[in-house]
Amino acid sequence: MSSVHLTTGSQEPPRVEGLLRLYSMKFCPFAQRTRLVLNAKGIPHDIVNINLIKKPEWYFKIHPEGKVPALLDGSKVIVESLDISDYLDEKYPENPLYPVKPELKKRDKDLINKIGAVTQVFGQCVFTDMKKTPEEWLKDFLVPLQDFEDALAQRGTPFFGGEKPEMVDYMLWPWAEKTECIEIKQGTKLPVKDDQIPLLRKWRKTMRDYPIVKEIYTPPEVFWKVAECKLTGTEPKYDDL
Ligand SMILES: N[C@@H](CCC(=O)N[C@@H](CS)C(=O)NCC(=O)O)C(=O)O
Repeated sequence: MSSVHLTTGSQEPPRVEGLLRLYSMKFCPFAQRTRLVLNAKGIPHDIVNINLIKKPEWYFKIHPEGKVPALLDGSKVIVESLDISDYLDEKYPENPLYPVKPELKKRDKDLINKIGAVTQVFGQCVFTDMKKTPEEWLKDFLVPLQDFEDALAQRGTPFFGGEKPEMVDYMLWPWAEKTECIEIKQGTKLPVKDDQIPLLRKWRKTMRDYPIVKEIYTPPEVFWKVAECKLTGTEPKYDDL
């Protein structure tokens, strides 16, 4: 994957006919979702990284708001990480990432729709200076995470997808990968007790060692450098991290 993040004044790299193109940013959790799906399904693609602080002028023709991820498939552009992931799963039926039974697919999609509540607390805790005690933050996280703990308990498998990760796993993972950033930001671990979200914590360790996940793993201390830039309003050194 190209690690250079293209910036204002750049030219878009030539497109390769017939090859999907993902516009991404190395540290964007939403783009990470789509990279996980592309890799899990073994779909050939190229990646063009975008500097989100100094966006290239040409990128606004692809995504009017200049956000990542965006997928280019021929002349078609798909935006939004969940829509891109579903599009890929439907267009490339090999290695399906949803259960075949419609009611089980719906159950997984409903669970995926609950991830937003987790990312919201994560964003407040890591990307803002909102003041709360570690106990209060923990309480805030445990509310939305309970649905995921319950789902793992109900399924009785190491992954939401069963014996291997599927869509729910890949859509949730980017934030689980960054859990240690909470401790770095707050200066202390959240006081999680042994009997709190035990299945989810075990899931996180198992995911961390899964090859597809390992392949594009970003250590939390590296992600933290990007988060710090967001807090201070400075430009991350995207290409050197
Ligand atoms: N809901 C979108 C969120 C995408 C998003 O917020 N991406 C961030 C980077 S992590 C972005 O492009 N930020 C630049 C901007 O907002 O201008 C998705 O799921 O794809």
